[in-house]
Amino acid sequence: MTDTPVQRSFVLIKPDAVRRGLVGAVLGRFEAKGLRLVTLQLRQVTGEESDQHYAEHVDRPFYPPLRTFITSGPSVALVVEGDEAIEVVRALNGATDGRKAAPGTIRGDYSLSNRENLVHGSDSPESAAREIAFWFPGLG
Ligand code: FUP
Repeated sequence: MTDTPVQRSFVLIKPDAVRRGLVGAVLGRFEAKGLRLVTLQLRQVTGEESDQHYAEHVDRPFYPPLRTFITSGPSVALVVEGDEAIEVVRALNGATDGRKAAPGTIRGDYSLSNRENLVHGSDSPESAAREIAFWFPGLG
């Protein structure tokens, strides 16, 4: 039997969660699930960082207010690791729109918005590699 290689995901706990004092609650979900923290940093996201991070969305109509929101205060950037970390983080986060996210998920329990939805998680191994290299270039 071969072990599944450990997987890493990039997570951004967004300014709404920091403002609302929900960083501990959000981090607690990941820790309680068994994901391990690899690195963590309080970051004031800049407009340029937002443009890079959300490169696939920059031309969408919802992007300008999303950029304003994501740069509106400090966020917490982190990398977690564990078995199937990417899928596990997205399951814990819940659907993008907090109004539709299932109760029991982070967004389902704490967000009533399609924009201010508390947390980002990488959506694929390719995105995770790109986002980790972008946000934490020193990470091996
Ligand atoms: P997710 O992968 O769940 O974070 O969602 P997406 O990559 O589809 O969207 C990225 C971010 O864009 C969301 F977290 C919130 C924002 N967004 C909007 O503001 N309006 C929309 O209609 C869709 C997404």
